[in-house]
Amino acid sequence: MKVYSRLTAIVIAAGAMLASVGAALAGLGQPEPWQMNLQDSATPVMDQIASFHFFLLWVIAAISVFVLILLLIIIVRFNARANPVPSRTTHYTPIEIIWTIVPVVILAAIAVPSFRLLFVELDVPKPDITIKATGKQWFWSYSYPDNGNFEFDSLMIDEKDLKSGQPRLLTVDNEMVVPVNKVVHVLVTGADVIHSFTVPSFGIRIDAVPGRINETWFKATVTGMFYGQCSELCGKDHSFMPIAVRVVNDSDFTAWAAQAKQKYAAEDSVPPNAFAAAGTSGSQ
Ligand SMILES: [Cu+2]
Repeated sequence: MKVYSRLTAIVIAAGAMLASVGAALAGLGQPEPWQMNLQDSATPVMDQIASFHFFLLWVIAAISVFVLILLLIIIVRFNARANPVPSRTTHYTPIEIIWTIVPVVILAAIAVPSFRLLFVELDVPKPDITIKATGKQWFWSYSYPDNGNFEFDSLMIDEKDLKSGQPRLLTVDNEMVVPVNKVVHVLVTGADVIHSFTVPSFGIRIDAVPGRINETWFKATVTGMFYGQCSELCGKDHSFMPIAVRVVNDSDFTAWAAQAKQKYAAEDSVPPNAFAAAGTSGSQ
């Protein structure tokens, strides 16, 4: 059986390839080459999103297998050769009741956890810190009203200027810094067109709409770097306005905030976004 040996070879090759990338099946805070899965979770909300995702995957798989089995039965038992004189049955009440009720039960079983998750995502708990993220063509600005009301811009680092270990298209000059295990309330708006503030490992994605404040929240339970990207087509440099969040412990955050307050206050003399305006002159 040449076909079988070829299939086996393909499966072994695929397995070896996946094994060689090992932990790269999913990344924490950033995508990995050959990633097969959602990025690893760093917040309770993302934990719930991931488990809901896998619950749905099982439901979808079970329905697909069930339909496949029915199709095979029909192909084998009810083709013209095996079943030359077809039945003329048209209505059968019990089966009609079953195929109405069972899908309703399946949909209800999906709807309940789905709505529960939506409420968890949209119902912001009492925040420990509030940060405003403003999407601009083509970078993000972050302001910290609770920590001295400073604001700074966060621009992507060009590939040629990356240091080793810094991910391409995701690294920025000034990261958004947040404390670990704290409820971070993010106010999101756009300054020009609609952008979208998204960090996969936190399980957040919300549109940044000009003239409107949207809100989301996350509570990162591990320290480290977490990356996202603008997720609403917003113009020519849409793919070059990453979101980089550094999660640090409390004392590091306090130290950073104190230093950032001075640093960004001192830059008040510079016209806002002068660098960005020079770098991205012209319209979208
Ligand atoms: Cu954008």
